[in-house]
Amino acid sequence: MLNPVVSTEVSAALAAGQPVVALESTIFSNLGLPDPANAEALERCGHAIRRRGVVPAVTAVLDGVARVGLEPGEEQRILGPARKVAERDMAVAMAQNWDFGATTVSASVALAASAGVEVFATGGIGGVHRGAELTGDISADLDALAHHPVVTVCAGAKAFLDLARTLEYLETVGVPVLGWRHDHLPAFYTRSSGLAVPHRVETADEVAAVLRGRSRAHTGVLLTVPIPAADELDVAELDAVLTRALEDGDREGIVGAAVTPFVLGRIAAATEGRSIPANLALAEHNAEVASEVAIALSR
Ligand code: PSU
Ligand code: MN
Repeated sequence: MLNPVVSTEVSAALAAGQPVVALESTIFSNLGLPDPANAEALERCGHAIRRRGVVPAVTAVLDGVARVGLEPGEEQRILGPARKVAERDMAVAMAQNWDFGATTVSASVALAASAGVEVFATGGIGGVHRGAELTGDISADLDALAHHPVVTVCAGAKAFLDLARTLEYLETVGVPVLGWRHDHLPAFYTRSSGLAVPHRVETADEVAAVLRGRSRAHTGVLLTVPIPAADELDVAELDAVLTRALEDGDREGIVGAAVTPFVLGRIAAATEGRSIPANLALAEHNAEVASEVAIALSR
């Protein structure tokens, strides 16, 4: 059992039926965004949520304790060096008393669900990797979405994944995939992957109704929100960068959990830091949309 410690503020909000939005900690740690963009991301996401009268709940493992929501003054720890914690690593991080375990999407939805938080905002989810038919690399995020009753709000999956197979996988495991005022699956730094999203929604109330109406009580919902148009990167340039990063990773023998941080680092370097502002903008925007969904669910 995860049995997370829920912060004072988040417990009070949940008890009062007030809206809460969970956030993962990987993107704010050294495994996600570089310093000082990580601090800016945490600040902007938190502010976007609070501005709407919603309470943010950062998930993490701190001193071997699973946490939902931070106490005042603990933000600093989330920005520091971390060990990556997917859902299956949670029990290990607790058993071995890890100092700071940064939660990925899979761990975050598990923690959110166990605390009774129904909405979770992130940047991009993990997915089926290109070449997964050989490597077997399919992010645990996808199964976690199918097993926890949480709406995950994201800008799609990272473009270096196999997005078509990621959609197929989500269909197989029964996760409804919604497009926020958009017909296509977003590709993180760009608004469209060219793949049709199964269902388009226009309002937070529709998203809330989908969560309430699903046939299996444990299943989550994926809400994909395209990056704001003004912050989008150039598709052709990004494609070339991704192809090169994946080839280099292959040659250098980067596998497993190390693949995502490696490729993200290469994208940041090759786009001369333009990917970082884009990442901040989409994370903040997702936090805003997630807040609207949390408000709709609390009505
Ligand atoms: N997208 C980003 N930065 C990240 C991640 C996704 O732009 O740091 C993280 C998320 O925490 C996601 C995880 O859950 O990568 C997926 O890792 P993997 O592919 O090893 O499952
Ligand atoms: Mn993986």
